[in-house]
Amino acid sequence: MAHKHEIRTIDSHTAGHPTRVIMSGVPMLEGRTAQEKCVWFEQHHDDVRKLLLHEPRGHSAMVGAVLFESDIADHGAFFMGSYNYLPMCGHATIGLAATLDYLGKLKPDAQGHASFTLEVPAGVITVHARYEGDRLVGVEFENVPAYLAARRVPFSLSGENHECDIAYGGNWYVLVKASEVGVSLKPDGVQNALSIGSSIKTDINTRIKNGAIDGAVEPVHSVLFYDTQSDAAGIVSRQLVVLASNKFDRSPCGTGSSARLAQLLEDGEIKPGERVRMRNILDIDFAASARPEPSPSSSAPTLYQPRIEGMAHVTGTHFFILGENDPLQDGFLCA
Ligand code: PYC
Repeated sequence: MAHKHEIRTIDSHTAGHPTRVIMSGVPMLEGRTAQEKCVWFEQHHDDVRKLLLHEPRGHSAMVGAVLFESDIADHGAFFMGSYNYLPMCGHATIGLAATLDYLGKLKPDAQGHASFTLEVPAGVITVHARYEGDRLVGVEFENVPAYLAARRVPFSLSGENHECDIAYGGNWYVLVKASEVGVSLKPDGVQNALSIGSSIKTDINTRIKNGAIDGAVEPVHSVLFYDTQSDAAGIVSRQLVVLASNKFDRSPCGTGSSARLAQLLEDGEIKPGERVRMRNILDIDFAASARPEPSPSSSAPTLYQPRIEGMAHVTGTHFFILGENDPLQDGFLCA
């Protein structure tokens, strides 16, 4: 039978959020950098993204990673969601490391460490895989610098006034205290978070577009709802991220956690290098910390170098096909 596409993937989940690493079926990517290759892929092969990430082969929360040989790092990758392309993705970086481990491509040293650099559209990051014996037990990445761009930005919700911060951690986030707006950070709070997150994004992005928020210039696709708790082992930031087009991150969100670290440091709630647990609605943690790094100028916001550690688990391998007469060549998304 004639097939228009045959594509192999390796799938994993990071604290519940899926990553689908494309292993074959993508032509040679044109462009020099991760950003150029990503744009070229979007212009010429967006059908592959739709095939693998949309229903019936994927779903709205599915994230894909395309691997390539980088000129400046050990590996190169770009990330894409069911609706968009992402400059950086933390949970998918951890998923990618678990996939490389599954393929036997990481070689731990005598101390149980294997590291590699990864070029992504947002920059070059370093990934550290931690082993016990021959078993992968943790993946930490040193993310691109995070910073707080706008503080105490007012917004109103159902006639009540609130404040949020806007921060960058590889992607842009509006940071909102969950208890202030009545969002529960549990699985049964997701629908409410999606609805409130959507209103906040519309409001904030309209004002960013009009130049009405000092420090914020780029559209923000995600809202991170958080509450802070502490126990004997330190601070826990419980969080739920509403992503682009109103899907949500099942993981604590690597880039969102990076943005949150910048906020915690600026507010003096944690010290440089202090480890915080970033906990998702399924009670699975990332361990996170950040230190300030030199800023390009005295007027620029303080930059923080985040380190985020989590774990991913391979869930399966796929051999996807698309038949010539399949009526849903681009798949579909309902919401
Ligand atoms: O972990 O950075 C992340 C992420 C972004 C979108 C989904 N996950």
